[in-house]
Amino acid sequence: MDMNSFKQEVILYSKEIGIDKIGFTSATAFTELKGRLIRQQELDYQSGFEEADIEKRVRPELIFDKPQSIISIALAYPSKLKDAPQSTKSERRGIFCRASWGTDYHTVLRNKLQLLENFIKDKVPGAMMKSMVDTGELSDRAVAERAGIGWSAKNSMIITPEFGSYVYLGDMITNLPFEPDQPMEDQCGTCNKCVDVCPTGALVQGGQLNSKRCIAFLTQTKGFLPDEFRTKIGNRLYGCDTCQTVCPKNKGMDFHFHEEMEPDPELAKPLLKPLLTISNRDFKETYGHVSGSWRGKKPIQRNAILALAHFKDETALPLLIQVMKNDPRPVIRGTAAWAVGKIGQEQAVSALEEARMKEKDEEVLAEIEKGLQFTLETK
Ligand code: B12
Ligand code: SF4
Ligand code: SF4
Repeated sequence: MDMNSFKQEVILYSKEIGIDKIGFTSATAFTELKGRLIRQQELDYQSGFEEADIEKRVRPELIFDKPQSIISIALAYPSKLKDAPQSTKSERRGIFCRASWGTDYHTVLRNKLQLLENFIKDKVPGAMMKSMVDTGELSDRAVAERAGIGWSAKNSMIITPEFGSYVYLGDMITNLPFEPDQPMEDQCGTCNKCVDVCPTGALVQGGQLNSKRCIAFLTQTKGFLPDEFRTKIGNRLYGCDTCQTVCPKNKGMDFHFHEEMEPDPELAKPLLKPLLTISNRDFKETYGHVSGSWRGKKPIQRNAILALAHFKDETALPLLIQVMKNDPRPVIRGTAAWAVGKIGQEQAVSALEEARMKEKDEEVLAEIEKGLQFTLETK
């Protein structure tokens, strides 16, 4: 089989099915990545969402029988919200990061990879393939970098010259010896904007992220948010785009190639107050199809409470007091107590004192004390 002309056929077909960029690389070990992953683990900089077995992450032969090459795909997603609803003084809104706009990208990319697998299998009956998007063992970025999709940038994203960093990545390991593409030169140059603006200092240096400080990670945790970060997350409900929005390489990058990725503005930038009491059923029905719902409603609700505190939204006080007193989950009651104290006002003091009399949970009681302390400070 002429692998070069078959590679061209695969590239052509990928365009037909809406894959915006495709690259090919060998299936040899990712040795540089291995050193990096070990270092990140030693420093406790990992998020815990990645595959824990480092060997599996860097040696494709451990997860696939006799791999010959890996295909990397990228799909561009929108960065601008059309008809974005406005946040007003009494109707404040939160924000889901761009990677959570539209239908969950895992579904969209997996469908594309499945079509590509079918095409290859049709032409080469003995072909074996294993595809993954985000949740697989491989580092999607390391594959994309080596396959020439983009460069590994200082904000730790893969940036493509055509679409900026607003691309989702997916990979396919194959037993076919496709000719590898060449990696791309780094194009960050002397720029350091992303590192300088990161609100929590999570980018410890260009290309190195301490996930434990990254807001994208913190918005996805389920417990109490450490105090240090509570005023830093702003109105982010899920994820963080700051190190991408400031990037000059993303200037003017806003692609609407995929119908499924079109955001519903009301879901990308929802009203905060209704989120506090949304039922499991309504949450699933409304947000179940977006990637930002994968951790359930609790982290989103906790973040919504912090966002109301960030806005010092006095109109939310009665609702926050109700949540502080009645929600069955300590994280939500405690975070609400903290927010009630931050927003302040007479009714905050009496409500916090009342809650202190009835509350049994030690952690919540500690949050009530913090809340009361804030009310003293602002007097
Ligand atoms: C865990 C994870 C996270 C964690 C940690 C992110 C991180 N930077 O490591 C958290 C929850 C914080 C996160 C956040 C986000 N994520 Co995420 N995440 C992942 C996941 C599952 C694993 C990433 C990983 O292994 N990181 C470990 C680091 C060490 O490796 P890496 O970044 O994969 O690979 C690079 C480095 O190792 C570097 N490197 C290797 N050796 C060396 C040596 C030196 C000296 C240096 C400087 C660098 C270096 O080069 C590699 C290639 O770029 C991947 C999916 C996957 N399976 O790969 C998605 C993925 C990386 N996430 C993605 C996205 C979209 C995001 C967010 C933008 C979402 C958001 N808006 O909130 C943010 C971006 C935050 C940021 N600045 O990185 C996309 C990235 C697409 C792209 N264009 O790069 C991915 C690929 C998912 C996908 N399939 O599309 N994510
Ligand atoms: S996603 Fe936000 S918190 Fe994380 S590195 Fe980028 S700017 Fe910093
Ligand atoms: S902001 Fe500058 S340094 Fe950061 S990723 Fe973009 S070009 Fe690179």
